[in-house]
Amino acid sequence: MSERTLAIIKPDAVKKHAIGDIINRYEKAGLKPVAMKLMRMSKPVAEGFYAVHKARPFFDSLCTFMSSGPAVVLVLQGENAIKKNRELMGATDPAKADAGTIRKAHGTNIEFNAVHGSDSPDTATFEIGYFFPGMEIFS
Ligand code: IDP
Ligand code: MG
Repeated sequence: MSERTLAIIKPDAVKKHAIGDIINRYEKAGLKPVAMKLMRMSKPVAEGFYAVHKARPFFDSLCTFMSSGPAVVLVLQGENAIKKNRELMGATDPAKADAGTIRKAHGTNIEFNAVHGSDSPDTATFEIGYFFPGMEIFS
């Protein structure tokens, strides 16, 4: 089933000049960008995006990181896009990520881990709507 997921190339990966490599991986895996922008989130925007994590000890640090510089925010579309993107990303902690994954290649540690990907259809719907109005998404 073709579906959509929200991906973010986080500020650490943008600083490391990994935008091109990461988008190449999406396209080669059949995940087509249908919306995309380069943006620096304000801290409140990062806090709203990660609201589900607000009780976690790393929440403030995570939101400071996510608002520290420009990030690429994309909507990817393809067969099983949510699961496929999670597979491309690898484990949250790059040290535990499989060889060949984005986080293995570009992540630094469990916080600065290069990319975000929605983890379920409900999350994807919320996250896509958080950054993109429908008229900015191509089909
Ligand atoms: P995910 O990005 O693999 O879905 P989540 O558990 O949803 O992982 O966490 C969201 C983000 O919060 C992670 O991508 C990472 O940047 C950060 N994070 C997760 N766990 C930790 C931690 O234990 N310490 C610091 N940052 C963390
Ligand atoms: Mg998550």
